Amino acid sequence: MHLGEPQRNLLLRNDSGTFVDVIAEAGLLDEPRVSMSVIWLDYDRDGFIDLYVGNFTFLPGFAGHQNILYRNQGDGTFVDATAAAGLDVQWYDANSPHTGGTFGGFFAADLNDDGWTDLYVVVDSSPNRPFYKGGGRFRESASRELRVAAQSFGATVGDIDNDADVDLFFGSGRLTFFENRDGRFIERFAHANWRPPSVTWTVTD
Ligand SMILES: [Ca+2]
Ligand SMILES: [Ca+2]
Ligand SMILES: [Ca+2]
Repeated sequence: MHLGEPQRNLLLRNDSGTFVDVIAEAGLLDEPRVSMSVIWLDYDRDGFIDLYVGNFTFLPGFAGHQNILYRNQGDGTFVDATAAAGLDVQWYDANSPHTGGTFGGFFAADLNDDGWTDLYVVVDSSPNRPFYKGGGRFRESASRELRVAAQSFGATVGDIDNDADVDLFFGSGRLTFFENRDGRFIERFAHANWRPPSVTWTVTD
């Protein structure tokens, strides 16, 4: 797998059937990045959809860039709200050679059913990071139950067991399903009758 060089991202506005790149006028960063994941979420509940971008940093000799949370200002422009929202964090363990942002998936969902959208970030080679939103800022979960260290990549959320709460699913060195049981997350592969395949990968020059 070759992950390529940094490239410009695009924000394509639909102008009556024609898509126009408006990334610069929208206030989004118009510089090359290796952005591997992106989601839309209204993290501040103001009715305007916001944007979270993951920026990959593992390429040899590449200094790395942080993930960015953009707040939608409601007039077609966005502003970097990463620090203001409490997401200017070090994603990797202190002994990790990596710095900067993440390249795996993430998702936004109300994990603790308090009405605020939360954020779950998978971090390859270091534990995944669940953040809960309340008021103005995200705060990292004090619980370690979702801080899985498993070379994670893609992640998604849904009511997998059909009991009206959100469950978690992500791919890593093994596929992992977490059942939401009254606000606690329990790993439930056997319960779901799934058999995780063996997955390995490497990054080379
Ligand atoms: Ca918003
Ligand atoms: Ca929440
Ligand atoms: Ca459920």
